[in-house]
Amino acid sequence: MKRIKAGAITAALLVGSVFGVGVARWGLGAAASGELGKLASDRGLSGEEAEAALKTFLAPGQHDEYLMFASGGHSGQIHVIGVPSMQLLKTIPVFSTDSWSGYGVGADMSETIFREGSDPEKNDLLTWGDAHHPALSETEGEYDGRFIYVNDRANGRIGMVNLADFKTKQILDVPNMTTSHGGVFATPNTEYVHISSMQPQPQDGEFTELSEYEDKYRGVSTFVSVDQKSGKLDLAKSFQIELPPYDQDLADAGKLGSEGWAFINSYNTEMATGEAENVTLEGESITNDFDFLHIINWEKAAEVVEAGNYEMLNGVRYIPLETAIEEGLLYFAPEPRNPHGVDVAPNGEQIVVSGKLDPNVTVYSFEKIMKAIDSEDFDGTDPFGVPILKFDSVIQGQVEVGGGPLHSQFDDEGFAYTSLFVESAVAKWSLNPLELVEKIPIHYNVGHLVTAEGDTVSPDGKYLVSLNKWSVDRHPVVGTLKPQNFQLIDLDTPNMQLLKDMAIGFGEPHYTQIIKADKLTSRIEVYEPGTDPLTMEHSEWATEAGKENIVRDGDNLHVYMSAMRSHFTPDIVRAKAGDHVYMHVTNIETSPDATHGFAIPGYNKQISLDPGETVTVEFDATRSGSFAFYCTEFCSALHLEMQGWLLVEP
Ligand code: K7E
Ligand code: CUA
Repeated sequence: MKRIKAGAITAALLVGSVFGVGVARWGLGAAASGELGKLASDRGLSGEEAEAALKTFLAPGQHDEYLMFASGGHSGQIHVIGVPSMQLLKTIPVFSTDSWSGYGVGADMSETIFREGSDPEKNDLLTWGDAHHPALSETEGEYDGRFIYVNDRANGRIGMVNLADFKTKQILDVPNMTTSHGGVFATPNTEYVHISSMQPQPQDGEFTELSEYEDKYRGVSTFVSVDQKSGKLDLAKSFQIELPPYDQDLADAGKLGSEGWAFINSYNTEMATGEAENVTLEGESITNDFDFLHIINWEKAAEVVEAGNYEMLNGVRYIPLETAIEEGLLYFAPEPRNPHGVDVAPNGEQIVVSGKLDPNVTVYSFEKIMKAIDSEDFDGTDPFGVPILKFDSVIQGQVEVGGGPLHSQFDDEGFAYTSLFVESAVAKWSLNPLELVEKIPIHYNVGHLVTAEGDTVSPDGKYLVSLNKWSVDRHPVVGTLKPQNFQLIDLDTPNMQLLKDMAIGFGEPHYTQIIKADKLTSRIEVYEPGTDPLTMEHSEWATEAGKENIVRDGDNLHVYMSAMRSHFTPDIVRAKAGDHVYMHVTNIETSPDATHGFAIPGYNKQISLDPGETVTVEFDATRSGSFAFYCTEFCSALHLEMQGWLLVEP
């Protein structure tokens, strides 16, 4: 898609002004007029605002240049949003149920994902999660459009979505951790996705008094192996590194020169538990001037586990802290107190840490870190024996960006953009020299921000989206729980220009990534006939037209059903109360968009059957009666006729 140049329209309007009427409030010194100018004037738009409208408007049928994948926060999904139009295109349920797609409320596929994603020893069946950080798969540090992963902040899990069909295929409950925040990020060739714990946990999983916090509680950094074909996570090939009981926060992967290394922020190196008298947990956890940037050599860690130097702990290869120190897998560098974001610059050399309680961003030099490690230029160790590098030996410098810096992203011209939570602004600064360039106010409290492909080795710049937590007065009052606000900012203008507000009526996005839409080359619109989306392979339960059947095997009733505009075959299913019923439904359509639904009233079952898809609905026919199943998707003129009977005899 070709972007409309702002200058062109201004020029067109200028030409128009020769013939037209003068217009009040026309900005940029250009006198606008003619029909467009009048329209802008009637709507009370400045020239800049009218330009912004043209830059983000999609003519009917046009598509966006970029797709943004936003985490849904504690609503548990991933949302797909077009950029620059800022239209919500799709919601992909990951950790939470969704009745449109039948995810978790009917399809055996999604119920399997939910079951397998809830360790019964550790959890109840989990039907929600707190999706924080999506990570697109990468090849050589570039998004490759194959898969996307996201962490569950609440339960220490990772959800995996295949970008062929935009469906969740797996939830992995990562052992030895509950809450998570460091990740997920993908290593530059998606060998691993990384997730680290947030609050430390007793590693035996048992009740442990907080007085034993230092002895028994531990954090972990987990490198979860990715199967390159399916994108699925393979715990058996993964490994975990034990960390001291600090709160490990955000994390990022090294790239280019720093490939093979990973970086995790921490806070509460005070190890406050809230048990101390006269001081709150929060108060005690901000007393140290410095916390520790964790510097992890994951490539070497992978070699250490390959050599057999690990323990097994709850199904994962576990490198004890002592081993990690001995093998040189873990180092600390001081970082100004209670930092939040750590982001590796596109060059792989600069590592940007933002401390929410410090107005500076601190830029570490990977080269200096390597020199300090090689020359063992340490400033002692932490209480657990981890070597601490000297702050002054490993930093390139600091930039004072403003109040409450959190997260940073990058463009293609050597600039970084940092969100300022306290100041409600975005700061633009240059990586070389380290200098503040410009700030733009945003509305209102910015958490993460994102630029186009802004955490890859070759960002596009172009657009920045500021993910604002409070919208305050930017949108109509729609009750007490308000939408948040995404703000699209143009990076191609001489100064950063605000283009658009997008109300976010779901809670609550944290991080997003923006990928060029044409990189999503694996997208499909129709499945091969009889595909089980869980495996992406032909289902053993698939039915072809003319081969529909009902097979009884004791109390098990297998129904091989097809769906096609506008009927289910068979459309009468007779069961006996107490039967275990399997409805194997195949949508035998081959046209894009020819989706059917299949809902059974009273049994809490609803599935979506996209063209070519086979889904099994499994349930115990516990109640007798006449149940009118029907197609839930308005698929054709005779959609209402697309119905049938499940007759359960007493
Ligand atoms: Cu800053 Cu979970 Cu990345 Cu929210 S986190 S903002
Ligand atoms: Cu099929 Cu409506």
